[in-house]
Amino acid sequence: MRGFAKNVIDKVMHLKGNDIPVSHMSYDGTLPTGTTKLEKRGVAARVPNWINDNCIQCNQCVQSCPHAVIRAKMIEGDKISNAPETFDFIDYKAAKGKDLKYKIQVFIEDCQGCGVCIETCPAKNKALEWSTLDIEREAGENANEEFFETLPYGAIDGSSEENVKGMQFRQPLFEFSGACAGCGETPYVKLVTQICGDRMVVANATGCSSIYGGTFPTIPYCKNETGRGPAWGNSLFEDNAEYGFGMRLAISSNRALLEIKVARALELGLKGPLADALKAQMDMWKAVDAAAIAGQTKIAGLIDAEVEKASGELKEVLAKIAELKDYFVDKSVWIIGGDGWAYDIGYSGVDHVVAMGKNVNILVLDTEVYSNTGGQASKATPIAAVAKFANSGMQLTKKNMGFMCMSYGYVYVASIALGANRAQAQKAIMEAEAYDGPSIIFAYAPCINHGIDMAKSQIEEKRAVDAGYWPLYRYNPANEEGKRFTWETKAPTASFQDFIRSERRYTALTTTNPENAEKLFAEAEEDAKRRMEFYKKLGEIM
Ligand SMILES: Cc1ncc(C[n+]2csc(CCOP(=O)(O)OP(=O)(O)O)c2C)c(N)n1
Ligand code: SF4
Ligand code: SF4
Ligand code: SF4
Repeated sequence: MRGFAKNVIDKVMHLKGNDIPVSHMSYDGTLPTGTTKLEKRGVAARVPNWINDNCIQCNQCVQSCPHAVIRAKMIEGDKISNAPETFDFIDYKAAKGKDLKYKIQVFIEDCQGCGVCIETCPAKNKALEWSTLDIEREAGENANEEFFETLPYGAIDGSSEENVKGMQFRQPLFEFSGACAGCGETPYVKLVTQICGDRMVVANATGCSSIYGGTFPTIPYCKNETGRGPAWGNSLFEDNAEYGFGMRLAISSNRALLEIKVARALELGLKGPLADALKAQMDMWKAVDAAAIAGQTKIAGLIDAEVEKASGELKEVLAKIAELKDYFVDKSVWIIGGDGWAYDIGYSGVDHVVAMGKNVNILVLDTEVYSNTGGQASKATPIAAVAKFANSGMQLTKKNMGFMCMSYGYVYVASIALGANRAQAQKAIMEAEAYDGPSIIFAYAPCINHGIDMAKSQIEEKRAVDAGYWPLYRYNPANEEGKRFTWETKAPTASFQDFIRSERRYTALTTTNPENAEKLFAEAEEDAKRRMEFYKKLGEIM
């Protein structure tokens, strides 16, 4: 990675890309991950400052930061003695008699100054306030960050990491992307990496998520201290679901072969620590937890020496096991893209892949337009929204894609909005991941194309749900009949019209199509109501 950073990243960043010799370029197109952290762009004039006295230790700022810039750690009391003097912290509230501290750290040089964390902070007296990059540099935040990075992630007190707060003690394996400040898409991607990033493989459709996900030469997907992290690839817009499906088939086929080879090695009389480790691993063939990963790591540490020692057929069999040693623990295949991809150009692929019944997870980042190319209308654009190619407002209804996927009966389907219900969104992602079949999640993602204050992107998600604009539900085929569908949308508590009339993509209609604006606004509300009813009733009979 160092060589690549020096020979390629540094040159490209200083606009000297033409000087890079071919011999320094990747020969197969692969690049090291975890390189956005080298950029330290220092682009935000304003950065947040943590007011620790006001903090209620909820970790919501951490979950909502689109850029993984603000992080929380639980710290063992005796580690604090090595901290710089400027390192502020508080006692961990739920320490239960243990000597634990709590810290919110802002990585100031990576901050985009979007303000999402400040807007999201639910403390009665906000525990985050604006400061400036200069003041925070002076205050020693860079040294604080360096120390913070030496401390372990995770709920080190052994408490659950499966609730909203606990999950945010985990390391994000997607950080410092170049998405627009305040982007509504990236918090979802980041959350997925916290849930299963250490065994995640991503097929990314072209769109914003591929641009902030892997613009040469730096990559925001990164690794944990054991070197595990997402492997990521981008294919064409029109075949991304199929691309991910191919990954699924390849992984499953490698695992099937590995199972056969392990059985044969044992049949051939393999004995000793490797045989014991292989037997133990086969007993947890479907497990994906820390114990399964530890078992896989143990085998990896033993296998090469055994290949060396063996002869005849056993040598060949063990060599194959060595080649497939990363496949003892199944990988979590994520197929990610925007609504333009999923609802439109890649739709037939998405439909085909969910229908195939294999274990893949699809994340649709629904900005209701083709965002990356400047906001063209897609089949996810609702009535009355003004978008490119729908200058006089969208005249037709938003495609009910969740309904289409749910109708198969064996597809996990969820509709989520992080800022509206953080626990529901996290639960849906965890359930989709755990479901041994196809899953698809529709995630509401505010975007600069909506014409809103992006500091409030998470709040806008709540407004959308409160106004009956965006539904929350989960359909889990793994549950027993009668309990598969969970409708999590409360009756609207806010005005639909107030909501749409606060976003420029809707208000623009009064300029672009003044004669029909009111009619379309009314139709938009009717259509949203109809869509809600439709989902609720279908879910109930499924
Ligand atoms: C077949 C094809 N058509 C058009 C494009 C150009 N293109 C690249 S990204 C993009 C927009 C993607 O929109 P969406 O899938 O909604 O993702 P978002 O950018 O909103 O995250 C388009 C049209 C392309 N790459 N391939
Ligand atoms: S201002 Fe934006 S980028 Fe900076 S820490 Fe807050 S949410 Fe993250
Ligand atoms: S959102 Fe506010 S109260 Fe919650 S952890 Fe962050 S700073 Fe503290
Ligand atoms: S255009 Fe929209 S979806 Fe794309 S990075 Fe910007 S805010 Fe995010």
